Amino acid sequence: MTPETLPATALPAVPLTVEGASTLHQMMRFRRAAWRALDAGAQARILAEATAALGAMEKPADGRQSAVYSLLGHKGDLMLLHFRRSFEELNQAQIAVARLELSDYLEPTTSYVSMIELGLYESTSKVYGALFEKGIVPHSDEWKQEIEATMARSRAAMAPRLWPEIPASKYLCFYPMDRKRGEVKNWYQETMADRKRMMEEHGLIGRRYAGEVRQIITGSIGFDDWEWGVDLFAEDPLVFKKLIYEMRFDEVSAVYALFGSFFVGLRVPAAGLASVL
Ligand code: 76R
Repeated sequence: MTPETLPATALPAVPLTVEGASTLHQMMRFRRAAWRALDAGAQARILAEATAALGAMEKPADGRQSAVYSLLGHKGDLMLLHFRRSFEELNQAQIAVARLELSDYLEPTTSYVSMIELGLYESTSKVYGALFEKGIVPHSDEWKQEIEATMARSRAAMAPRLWPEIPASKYLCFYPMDRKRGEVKNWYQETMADRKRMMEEHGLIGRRYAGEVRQIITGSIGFDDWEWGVDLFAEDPLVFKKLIYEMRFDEVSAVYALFGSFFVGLRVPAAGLASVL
């Protein structure tokens, strides 16, 4: 007998995942008319406070960092991206921004709450297979301990990808997405083996863009309106179009992907905030 011959319900259908930084994307509209009505002294005071606060937050500190982007289009003027060690710290970051006087001139247009997630389709089947070989009963205490031990090793090995600095790239492209749960095509009813194969193919396409683009996948099932957030970082925005277009033909996107709104912005160092307000 192999794990595949076990009853479908014997093993979890969900792939093992490891999680890292808690992340918040905040899209904001700048109230330009109200800002313009301020005298130069008030503008300077507000800018000085925001520059100092955001300047401190943009320094990477052990999995904690924030960054400001100037957005293109009508979906917002600024996007703040926060990576933190926990939701509690994320909450503090949101409150710290809200307390800035500059926030009186910023109106949230939308936001996104998620956690950096690495989906481990490859190791899931290996771990389940190895535990099966050892005769360890799925969902038993021993089985859970073995899996947790493996995940702890994965979290340690993958720490740089789970707690990354925000890539310094000039451009960011962010969008949320789902895997389809339609009547005919439903990702969540595909077998583990099929999903693993499709994710492998996805990864192969993605790796062809290594060096040109950095991708950070955040999981948001249970946290926000979509299932994943995709952050792509590059020096050349055209790479976003090329990569995403190519992936549209990949099975996992062509058949199973649903997309939310796309946000594209340019990184603004806190010291340069005045130049975009
Ligand atoms: O192989 C690996 O080491 C990592 C494999 C990998 C996973 C698990 C990977 C690689 N991704 C994974 C998960 Mn991805 N990714 C997207 C999009 O626009 C579209 O059509 C899709 C949006 C892009 C552009 C992209 C890029 N990826 C995911 C998930 C979670 C799904 C799940 O777990 O079921 C989603 C929603 C998703 C979507 N992906 C890569 C890339 C790139 C560039 C890579 C290679 C990066 C690298 O290896 O460094």
